[in-house]
Amino acid sequence: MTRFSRITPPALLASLGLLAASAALAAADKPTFESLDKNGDGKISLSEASNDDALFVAFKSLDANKDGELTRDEYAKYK
Ligand SMILES: [Ca+2]
Ligand SMILES: [Ca+2]
Repeated sequence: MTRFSRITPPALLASLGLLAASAALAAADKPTFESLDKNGDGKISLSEASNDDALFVAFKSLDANKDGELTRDEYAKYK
């Protein structure tokens, strides 16, 4: 029993670490179209995309028709 109680704290810490890692992964999921379209016009403008660093970087390649905004279809190609 003494041995078991000595082992428990690190094991507990390890599970906490795993929890933290999965929480970080969940946070990395792509944001919904709605959460990015702040003004609700059905398109994501470059300034709306700038709320998400990775999307901002990918913006130009996602904007297939080069109108400076992402439609729902264009955003669907993201990741
Ligand atoms: Ca918008
Ligand atoms: Ca576009």
